Amino acid sequence: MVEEKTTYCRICEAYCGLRVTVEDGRVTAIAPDPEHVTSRGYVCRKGTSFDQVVHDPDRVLHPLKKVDGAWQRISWEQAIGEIAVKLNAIRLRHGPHAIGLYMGNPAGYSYSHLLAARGFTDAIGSRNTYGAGSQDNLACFLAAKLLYGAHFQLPIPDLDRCAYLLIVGANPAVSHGTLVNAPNVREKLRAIRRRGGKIVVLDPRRSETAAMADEHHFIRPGTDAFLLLAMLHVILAEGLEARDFLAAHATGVDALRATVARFTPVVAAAETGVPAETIVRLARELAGAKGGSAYGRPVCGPFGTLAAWALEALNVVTGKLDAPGGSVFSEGLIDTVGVSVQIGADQRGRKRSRIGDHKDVVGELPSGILPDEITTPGDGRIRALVVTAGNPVLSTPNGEALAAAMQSLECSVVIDLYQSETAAHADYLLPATSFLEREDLPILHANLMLTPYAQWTEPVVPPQGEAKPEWEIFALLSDAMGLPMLDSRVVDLLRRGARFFGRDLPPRALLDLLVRFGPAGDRFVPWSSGLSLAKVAAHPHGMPLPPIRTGILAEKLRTADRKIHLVDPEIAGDLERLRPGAGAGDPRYPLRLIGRRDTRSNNSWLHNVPRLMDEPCTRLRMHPADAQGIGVADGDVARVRSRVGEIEVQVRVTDEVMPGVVSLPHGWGHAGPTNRRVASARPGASYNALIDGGAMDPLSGMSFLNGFPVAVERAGDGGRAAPG
Ligand SMILES: Nc1nc2c(c(=O)[nH]1)N[C@H]1C(S)=C(S)[C@@H](COP(=O)(O)OP(=O)(O)OC[C@H]3O[C@@H](n4cnc5c(=O)[nH]c(N)nc54)[C@H](O)[C@@H]3O)O[C@H]1N2
Ligand SMILES: Nc1nc2c(c(=O)[nH]1)N[C@H]1C(S)=C(S)[C@@H](COP(=O)(O)OP(=O)(O)OC[C@H]3O[C@@H](n4cnc5c(=O)[nH]c(N)nc54)[C@H](O)[C@@H]3O)O[C@H]1N2
Ligand code: SF4
Ligand SMILES: [Mo]
Repeated sequence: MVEEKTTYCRICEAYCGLRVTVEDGRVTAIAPDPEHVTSRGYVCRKGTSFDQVVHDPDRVLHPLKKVDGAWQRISWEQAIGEIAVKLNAIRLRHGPHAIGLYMGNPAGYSYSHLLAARGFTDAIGSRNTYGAGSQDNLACFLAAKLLYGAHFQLPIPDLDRCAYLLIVGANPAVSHGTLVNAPNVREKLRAIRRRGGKIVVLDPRRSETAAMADEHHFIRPGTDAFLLLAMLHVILAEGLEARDFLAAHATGVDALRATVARFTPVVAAAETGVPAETIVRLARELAGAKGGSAYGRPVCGPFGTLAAWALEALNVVTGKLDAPGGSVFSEGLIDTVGVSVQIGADQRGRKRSRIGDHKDVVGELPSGILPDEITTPGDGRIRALVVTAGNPVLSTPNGEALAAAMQSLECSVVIDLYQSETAAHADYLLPATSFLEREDLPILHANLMLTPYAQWTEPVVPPQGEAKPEWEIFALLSDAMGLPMLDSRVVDLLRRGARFFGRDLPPRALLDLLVRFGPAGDRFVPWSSGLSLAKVAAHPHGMPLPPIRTGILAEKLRTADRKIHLVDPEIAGDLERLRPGAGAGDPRYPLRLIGRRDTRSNNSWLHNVPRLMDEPCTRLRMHPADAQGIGVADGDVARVRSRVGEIEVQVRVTDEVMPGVVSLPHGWGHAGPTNRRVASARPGASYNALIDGGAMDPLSGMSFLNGFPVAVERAGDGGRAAPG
């Protein structure tokens, strides 16, 4: 039997609509959905190649247990039973914090995974929760918290109407956009220029986005805060700020003016390498643009929160916030901000880490300390780790330290599609369903959509082999451990709304409640025109919701006085670190390493998909002057060293990176025990083997990934490696 089913892709934040052909329970083709409410027929190669993930012969389809160093197939009953006994024993002996959880990026694309993992950790009560956020965007959330009063109250660039877009530390032409849901973002960028608007990119590499822009300026990695504060300096010194807007909505304008006084364009030019005249001009252009915004994620350096905060402050001071074409608040099916406030996830610094006394951001502690939390003796030491939809051995700093630390755990469990590099060090590997095997609705991006919409999808094919959705795995585990999983705060919140719940509530019933008590919900009033999950489900290509509103700032601010706070004690304190020369480092490591993404890959996975792995994309890109200096030619193998590790990679000599900077994608290094044939044929090397977990942005705990000091030299014989 041949069926055509509509669904959507859950690899990246674009959520493109898909049309999937299913023949006798197998996915045989994936095409774009031309009728999808936002993507309208746009799709990338990753989405259309996903059949090669669902039916990958190397996928893990049965629970596995490590016995004498080798994986052995076991039953679900045995796996859940044994894990529950071990976790309970650890909890009883050492308390809740002895169980750690790492939740990776793909979990964010599954509503039921999010609810279940949250319920599981709430029930255990461990402070030790980690995730992709400290490598990704926690500093952006923290900046929103400090300025607007709530972590998830993050505005998005109004790409469809803006006349000026300053992109700092993002590469939407390849990433398809982050912290904003805007499928086919390349077309949106092109349209800005067709409308007569302007795009300016600041990036240490002439990125694919820079190539589409009107202007690109090289900026030294990790120095964005200097430049953004200097732009604020120019605007406030020249009286270009939006006075009426600030008078109505902000406090601390004069204090900010005083704070940024020392960040002159000349100081910033010396730090960033961007000429002072350019900084002045960009400040004037942004301030003068009718509808524009500063956008990006320049947060993976040593001053991540300061950079994120200054970027937001630019939109505030120029009055671009909450204005058409500016930096706007989107609203969707679910009130992400309200829910996070009500479940207590919005509090600043709810928990503190044992190592380093770091504050969490939205529940996450810095991944950089995870190995030390496992190996450092004492009360509260992590003795069991559950990793779900993550590959921290490749994606977090000093992955080798984590791999080694995992050996000392009493119990480690990985829930994944594959025998990942992290799974290689685990005791149990539990097979999860891929996104085409599960129902879903995009909730994480509910208030980040440029064109707000809702979409419900049923599974397109049944679970492959014995794979289970994570929801079910956590429910089984909670049951076996005797944990009251459904007593989590999320469920409490929902219970208050609807009083009729039992223990065996399927996740879609919870979701229905979130929808019905959400901003667009029907509140169970039969004659209401509001929404329920069933009403959303009646729109197979997605259901449009009311478009973005502007002029709603008063509703959106969550600070106690309903004002934007342009001074904040944590920011003021951290600014003390931002002194000229702060980025100067150890002369033994003269180059700065930055990351790079590729349209064929997604973080550390999809590297076993034959259709995507057709061209090499893992070379270290290096400026000709730097290459010449160390005698390396295009195609040579070089050794990259940092204070914590070294790797060997093939070099591509190109002036697309600025002198002094080398660029390498993360998520590679598929050597070691794995059954993934395509990935291990082109393993690449792991970027994060070079990164020191102890080096981080102190306010957000975000890892210092971009701009990390390294040295590059010609490898031993300078020989040529296989292409990769
Ligand atoms: N140096 C450096 N490091 C980085 C970054 C960088 O720019 N530079 N970027 C960081 C960012 S932004 C992120 S988000 C992180 C990502 O880092 P992680 O969150 O650790 O995620 P991935 O490396 O993408 O690994 C995802 C794993 O989940 C598995 N998987 C895929 N789909 C599913 C599913 O549906 N269920 C389950 N259970 N498993 C699934 C995959 O097989 C893979 O093993 O990497 C970060 N690390
Ligand atoms: N194809 C593909 N798409 C993806 C992913 C993927 O791995 N592959 N990952 C997804 C994920 S998890 C995320 S979080 C998003 C990320 O989405 P983006 O943030 O848009 O993508 P990045 O590639 O991280 O872009 C960072 C850009 O900043 C530049 N850069 C590095 N250091 C600095 C610096 O110090 N200052 C400045 N100004 N620029 C700097 C880099 O050269 C790069 O061009 O992409 C998502 N989409
Ligand atoms: S851009 Fe590609 S990976 Fe991202 S959602 Fe669309 S099809 Fe999937
Ligand atoms: Mo990410």
